[in-house]
Amino acid sequence: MPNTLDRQTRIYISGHRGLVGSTLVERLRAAGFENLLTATRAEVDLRDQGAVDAWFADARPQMVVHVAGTVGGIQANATRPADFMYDNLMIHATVLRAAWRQGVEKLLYLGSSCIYPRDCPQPMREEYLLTGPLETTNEAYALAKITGLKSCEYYRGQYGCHFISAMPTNLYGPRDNFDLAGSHVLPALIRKFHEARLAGQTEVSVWGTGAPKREFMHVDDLAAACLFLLENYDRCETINVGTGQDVTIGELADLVRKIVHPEAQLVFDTSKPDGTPRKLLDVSRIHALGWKHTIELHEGIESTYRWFLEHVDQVRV
Ligand code: GFB
Repeated sequence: MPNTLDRQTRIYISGHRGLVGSTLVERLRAAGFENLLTATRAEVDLRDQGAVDAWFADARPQMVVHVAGTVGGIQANATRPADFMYDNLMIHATVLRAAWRQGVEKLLYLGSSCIYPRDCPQPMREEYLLTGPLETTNEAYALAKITGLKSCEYYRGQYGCHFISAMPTNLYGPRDNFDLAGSHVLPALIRKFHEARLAGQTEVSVWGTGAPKREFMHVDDLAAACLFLLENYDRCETINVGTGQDVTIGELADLVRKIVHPEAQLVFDTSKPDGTPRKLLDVSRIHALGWKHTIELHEGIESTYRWFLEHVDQVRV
């Protein structure tokens, strides 16, 4: 029988304007949580410990879902490693410290499948973390995320904090970043095929060889998993959250092509990096607890494209 959190619990969701944070707020509200706490960057700079401490003392969250961070696709990661390292190191250090000082009852930290070693055996089990060198295109981000994830373990061990961490796979969905230079592959392809169709173009550029494999999960499924873990998980070991299925980038591009612009052809731009050859999560641990994703890739792309069409004037491009 699953546990149920008190719907009056004061839960802080950091990064509530991003893809994951905004979806979590929506999901928790729909589940009846009435005391959700959020703060914009103008209200509190999460890189500033003093500001974060002051905000925590004032807002008094009982639980935290920490999803804020500087994130982006392969190009943003590869070209801005100093920013990705600094922002993420600071953001994770300050929030965890403040949560400990404030006596937060539970904190959920999100890692990322890209922090496993580059040449990890597939599918990737939780215990493979820190067993080999990282992928160079996202090394800075991965190191900062690993530091945050290990910090959760350390606070747990040293101070008895109920800090847990989950490792989501590549995510997509409404309110994603559709900026072609900074985004992840799925929103980039939706936008590229859409714009090619409007312009009457029949060739769409796909970065790399198309051979790398990726696992994609709709962000609504991640939000559901976060609530499930808050209610049902309290262990030191991180836990993978994914679909357990992957596709090649070529197959993904073809799926998007069929949905958005069936007349188009894919043109692979091999001057752009492939990144990690494959990163498929082993999801047997979360399946054994009773959680499984519900949105398959095809329907998820269709609904994300519908959202894109309805919000094309407002999307982050
Ligand atoms: O989604 P993506 O940027 O991130 O790229 P990663 C995935 C794959 O899609 C790469 C290819 O092989 C890209 O070369 N790709 C093809 C494209 N066309 C495009 C395009 O138009 N835009 C983009 N962005 N890619 C990120 C990490 O790695 O994954 C981050 O760098 C983060 O740290 C994220 O963890 C989840 O999956 O390669």
